[in-house]
Amino acid sequence: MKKEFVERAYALAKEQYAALGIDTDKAIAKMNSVKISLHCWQTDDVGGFETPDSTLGGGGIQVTGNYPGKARSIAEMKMDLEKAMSLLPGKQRLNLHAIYGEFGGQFVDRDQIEVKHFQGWIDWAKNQGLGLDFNASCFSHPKADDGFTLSSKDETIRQFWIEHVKRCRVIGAEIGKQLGSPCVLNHWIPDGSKDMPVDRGGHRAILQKSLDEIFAVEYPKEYLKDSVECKLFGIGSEAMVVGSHEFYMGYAIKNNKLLCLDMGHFHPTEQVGDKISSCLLFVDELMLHVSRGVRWDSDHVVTFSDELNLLAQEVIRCKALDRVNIGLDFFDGSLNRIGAYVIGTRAAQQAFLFALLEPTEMIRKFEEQGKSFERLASLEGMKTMLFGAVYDKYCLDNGVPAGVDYITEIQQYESDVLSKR
Ligand code: RNT
Ligand code: ZN
Repeated sequence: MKKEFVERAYALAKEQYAALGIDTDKAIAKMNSVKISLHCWQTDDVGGFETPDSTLGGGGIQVTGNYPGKARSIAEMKMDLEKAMSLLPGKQRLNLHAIYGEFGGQFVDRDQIEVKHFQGWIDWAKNQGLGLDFNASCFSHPKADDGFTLSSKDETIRQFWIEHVKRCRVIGAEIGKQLGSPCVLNHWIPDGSKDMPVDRGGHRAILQKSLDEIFAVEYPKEYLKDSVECKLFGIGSEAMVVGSHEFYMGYAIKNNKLLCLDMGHFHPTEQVGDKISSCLLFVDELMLHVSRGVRWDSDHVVTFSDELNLLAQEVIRCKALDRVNIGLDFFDGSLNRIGAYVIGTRAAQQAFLFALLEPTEMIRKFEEQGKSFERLASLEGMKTMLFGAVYDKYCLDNGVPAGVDYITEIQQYESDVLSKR
């Protein structure tokens, strides 16, 4: 898209929004505080590099598709992430999983991981000017095969996973310290049961005990922030998930942890956007896993949807940008994976920019006066404003392709790099 075209379209958009009292320049500037944490696991379909043939195994999540070109090493991952980020406006973060350590060809079991296995990532992030987030990996492992980790009744297994998570916290705190930006360490475990258990309470009490043991060590908040992620059901845990919404909401409130809300982890008619204003009354901060479930928690590439818009609108309407950590969580092996990042991250950014351009005060007044028609008309009106021109201008200002001009760049990368893997 020609620079001159983007500028002309933006000038019109600016005027159109100004008529509603909205300053588009300010909204674009505000996008500096919308940091999206890119999940590293879209590069290789959640395989990790513990062994040469590591793949996602069980754990209630699944990747489908076999599109060529997935990253086969950490060097390739870094390259792919750099490519994806070069097509995104603004500065992002990277969200690492523990299975992506640099283990130097040795098998290092989960209860043995150390900071040194992630030093390469920390150095890389420093170089790229990125913050890093982290995740314990309690799946794709023989000790997770029976479906229970931190809530296991087998004490050896439970201790193994406690050790893993404790080590993840050491690593996370060091990441935050070295990079000068708090690392959000997310805790999601696959624990649950395919069919109806009779001891839901027993497993939940064990999970609570394990978390208490793990969190007994305190780290400064400037280094590490722990979040806990609930789920309604997973593949193979249809009847019960130990870490349900009630479990983690209660745990986070009682123990001052961050609550992680994943858009694919609730009943399909529930909207995570609707939960924001409630949760923010009771926890200091949220972690959002921006995802897209299609009929189930399928982790499709995020698109600029009504559901995503509500999520961003609620964060902005609650003036809570500084209390919400935004991360992506999708994995699709059926399309170009760099393309998946660019589409998904841009969709998330667009939702936040769209929300920043809402004349909320004006619409709130309609609401308070019982003017429901005027409220609905205003919300509808926002959808056909010249919004695309504002996002294009944001891209242009950041020196990245506007519109879908990134398609050709990704095709080029596919023929130069990905197709040769
Ligand atoms: C799984 C959770 C979790 C994972 C990642 C890989 O249902 O959403 O966040 O997707 O940890
Ligand atoms: Zn998630």
